Amino acid sequence: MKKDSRLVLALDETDGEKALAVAESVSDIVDAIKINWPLVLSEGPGMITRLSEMSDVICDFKVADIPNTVRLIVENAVSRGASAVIVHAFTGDDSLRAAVEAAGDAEIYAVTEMSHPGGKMFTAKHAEEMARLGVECGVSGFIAPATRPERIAAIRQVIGDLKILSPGVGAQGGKASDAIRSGADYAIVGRAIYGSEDPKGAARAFAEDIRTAL
Ligand code: OMP
Repeated sequence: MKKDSRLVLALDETDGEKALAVAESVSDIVDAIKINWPLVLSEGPGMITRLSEMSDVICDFKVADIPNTVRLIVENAVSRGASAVIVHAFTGDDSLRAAVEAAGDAEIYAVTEMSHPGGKMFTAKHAEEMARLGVECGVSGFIAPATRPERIAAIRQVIGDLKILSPGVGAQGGKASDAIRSGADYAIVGRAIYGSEDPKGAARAFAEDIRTAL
């Protein structure tokens, strides 16, 4: 995954034509496009392959299952063109290792602490522990919340040079430059870009904000 703008588009737009139009308009600005269940369920997994023709694609399936099922999901996503897959870390070491092994040259990102208020109930309490486990299991990086930048800094302390992707910017109230200053490598932005009247202009503005923190 390139590291130019440090901006990742979360493409949760469920109308396939609109999603492709947004992706095309910002593909030269963002470093990757993240696809999640909303778009895959409405338009089919072929969307992973179509998007992979214009950008690196991160499959955000937040996989949380037994090792064999994790393996099947990760292999399928990678064979369709995914450069990375997001999995939950709370499933434990065997499931995380299965994800890393199944990914081959693709990357696995593990969720530590979720960005929404409910993320404080369970995930936050175990975030550092899950980050340590992810390091041991060979993941490429972690998802940590832009809504609580101090928590990005805490995760950074545990994981050394591994990557942090940070969602929660814009619609959830976080600021991209704060996330980067706190130790994130990339900011993930969804609604504030694809829901904007001018997605390209919005993406440029986020990229500009991120540049102030580099
Ligand atoms: P917006 O809130 O519209 O910017 O979208 C955020 C994107 O990041 C969505 O696709 C979420 O599913 C995803 N996300 C979070 O918002 N919080 C998390 O803790 C983890 C993720 C994620 O794994 O990407």
